[in-house]
Amino acid sequence: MANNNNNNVHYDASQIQVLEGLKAVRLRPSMYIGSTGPRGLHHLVYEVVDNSIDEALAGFCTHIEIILHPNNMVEVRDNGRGIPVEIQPQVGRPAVEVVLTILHAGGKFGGGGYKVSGGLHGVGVSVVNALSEWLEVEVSRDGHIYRQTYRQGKATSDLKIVGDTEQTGTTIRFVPDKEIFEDRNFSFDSLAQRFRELAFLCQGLKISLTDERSGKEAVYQFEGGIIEFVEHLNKNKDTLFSKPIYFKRERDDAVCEVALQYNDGYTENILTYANNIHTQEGGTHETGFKSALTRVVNDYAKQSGALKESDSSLSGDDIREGLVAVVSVKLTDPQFEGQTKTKLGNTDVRGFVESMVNEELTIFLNENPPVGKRILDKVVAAARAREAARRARELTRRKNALEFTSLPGKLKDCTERDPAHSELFLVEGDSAGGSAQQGRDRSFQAILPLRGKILNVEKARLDKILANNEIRAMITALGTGIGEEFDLSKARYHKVVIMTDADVDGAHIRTLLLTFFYRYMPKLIEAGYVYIAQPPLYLVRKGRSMEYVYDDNELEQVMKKIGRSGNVGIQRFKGLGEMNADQLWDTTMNPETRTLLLVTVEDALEANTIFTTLMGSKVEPRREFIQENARLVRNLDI
Ligand code: 0RA
Repeated sequence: MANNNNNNVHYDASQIQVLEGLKAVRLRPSMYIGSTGPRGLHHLVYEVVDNSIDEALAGFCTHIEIILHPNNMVEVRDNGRGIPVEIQPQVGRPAVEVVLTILHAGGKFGGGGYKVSGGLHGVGVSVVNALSEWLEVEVSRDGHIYRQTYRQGKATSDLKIVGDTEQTGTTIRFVPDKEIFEDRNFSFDSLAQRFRELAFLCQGLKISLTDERSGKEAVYQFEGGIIEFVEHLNKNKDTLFSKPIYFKRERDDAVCEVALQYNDGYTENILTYANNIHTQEGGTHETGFKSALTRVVNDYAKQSGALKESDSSLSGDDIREGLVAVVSVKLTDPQFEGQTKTKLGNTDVRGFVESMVNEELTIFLNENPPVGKRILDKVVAAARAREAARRARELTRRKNALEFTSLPGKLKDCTERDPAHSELFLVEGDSAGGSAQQGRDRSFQAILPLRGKILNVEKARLDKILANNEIRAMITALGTGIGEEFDLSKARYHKVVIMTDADVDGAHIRTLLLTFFYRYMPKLIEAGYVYIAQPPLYLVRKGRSMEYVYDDNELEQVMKKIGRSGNVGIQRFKGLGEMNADQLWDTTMNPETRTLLLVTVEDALEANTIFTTLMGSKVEPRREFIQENARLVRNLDI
C-alpha cells in the first residue's frame, strides 16, 4: 500500500485518538457489539440503520433501504440530509470522516436537530467501520455526491466529489472483516423481523430490505405506527373491540406512545420499547403504564357499578388478561439497566407515562362506554376465574397432595435414579406407547403415553389446565412443579423427548406440548432439557438390505441411488404405532443411532408470536404455521 492517501494526514492528537480507538474496537469487538457471532454480525447492520433512523426521528428521512449483496456486502441508503461534509474545526477533517473514524462521534455529533437518539448500544458507526474489511460512504448534499473509502476503519482515500445531484442522503456500504467474523452470512429473516419492528415504532417510515443473493424482498411502512403493531400482534385473535386504543404525549426531552387492545384469550402480551430498543426487562415506562391501567380500570369498575365498594379491587393480573399493548418511549438520555441492559431506569419516565395513561384512559372510557363495558366484563370474569382457580389449587394441594407426589400409573419409569442420565419420552397414543415401552432401554428411558388431544393451554385458564389428566401426569412425572413454583433442580429427567407421529396430528400435539412448556415451564426449555424425536417416514427395502428414510427429499436421493426395480419396496410409516419395538429403538430411541432436535427459545418475542399464532382462536393461520414450526428447533446431533 504505497499510495495510501492517509500519508498526507499529519499525526496530530486527533489522529492518535483515531488509531487508539480503532485498535481498542478491533482488540475487543464484543465490548462494542456484544459478540463476534451472528448476533454481533447483524448488530453491524442495525448500528448503521440506527443512524438513519435518528435522521428519520429528527424529521428529515422518510425511506431507508437495506440491500444484501453477494460477497457479504451490505448497503444501507437513506434520504436524510446526508452526513455533513465540511471541515470539522477541532479535528481539521471533513465531518463525515470524523463520524466514521472517531469512536463515539456518531449520533451526538452535529448537536441541534437531534432530540432523541437510538442506537442499540449507541456505539456509533465508527465501530462498524473498524470491524469492516472495506467500507464506503457516499453523501449527497449541497448539490454534490461525496465519497470516501476505508479499510479496517482507516481512510484509504480523502473525501472526494464524485458527481452532482439534487438529492440528499447517505449511503454506507460495508463488508464485515473476516478476521473478526467467522460467519458472515446475513439472515434475511432476522433482519426483516427487526426492520418490521422498527417500521412499527417509527410511524410512516418506509424500510425496505432487498436480498440480492436470493431475490427476496420485504417492504415495511405503517401509517398507523404502534396501532398497527398491536393489530399485528392480535391478527389471529378475536378482539374485544375493533380499533386499538392509542395515546401519545410529548414533552421537551421525551415522547411516549401507548397502544392497547384486548383479545378473548388469557395471556398478557405487553411489549415495551425505549428509543426503539425492546426493553425485555421492562423498567419505569412499563411500571407507569401498568399502575395507571390498574388504577383507571378499578376506578371505572367502581364508578360504573361493576365492582361494589365492598368488593376487593381487581388485581393487575386480572386487568391484563388478554391484553396486548405496546408502550414506546423515546428519550434524549435513556438509562439502561439490568442484567441485559434492557431495563429502562429513568425515574421521571414512570410519572410521565403514568399521568398520560391515567388522564387519557379515563377520558377514553368515559367517552366510549361500549368499549369500557367489554373490558369490564372481561376483567371481572378474569377476577372470578382466578379466585376459583386459587380455591381449586388450594384444594388440590391439600386433598390431593398424595396424588401430585405419587407417580402417575401410566408412567413406565426407568430404573436409573440420576436425572442427568434419565430420559422421559412423551409418546402420542397408547399403541405407540406400547412399542416404545417394549423397545426402550428401561435402565434409563421412561415412557409416558399421552392419550388423545392435549388441552390447548393457550385457550384455557390455569384451573382447567391443572384439571387435565394428561397434563397432571406430565407435571407429576417431571417432578418440577409448574409456573411460579417451578423448580428445575427437582427435574427427574434431563432429557424430555417429545415423540409424535410424523403427520399433521403429530405436529399439532407437538405444538401443544411445546406451548405448554413455553408457557408454564420455560426454564425447562432454557436449560436445554426439551427435545423432539425424529422418527423415520419410510423404510426402503431392496432384497435383504434395508434403509430408513426420514423425509421426502432423502427418499428421492435413496431411490436415485438404488434405482427402482422389482425387488425394491417402500413402506411408509403412518404412525409410530406401525413400527415394531425394534424398529422404534433402532431409528428413534437408541442414543447411538437416533437424531434428536433440541428445542430452544431463540427469541422470546418471536416464539411468543409463533405460539399465539399457532394457538390463537383462528384456525387457518395455525395450519400454515404448523408445518413451519421447526423454526423453533435447532438441529443437534447427539
Ligand atoms: C450529523 C448531523 C446531521 C446529520 C447527520 C449527522 C446524519 C448522519 C447519518 C448517518 C446515516 N445517515 C445520516 N444522516 C444524517 C445534520 C446535518 C445538517 O444540519 O444538515
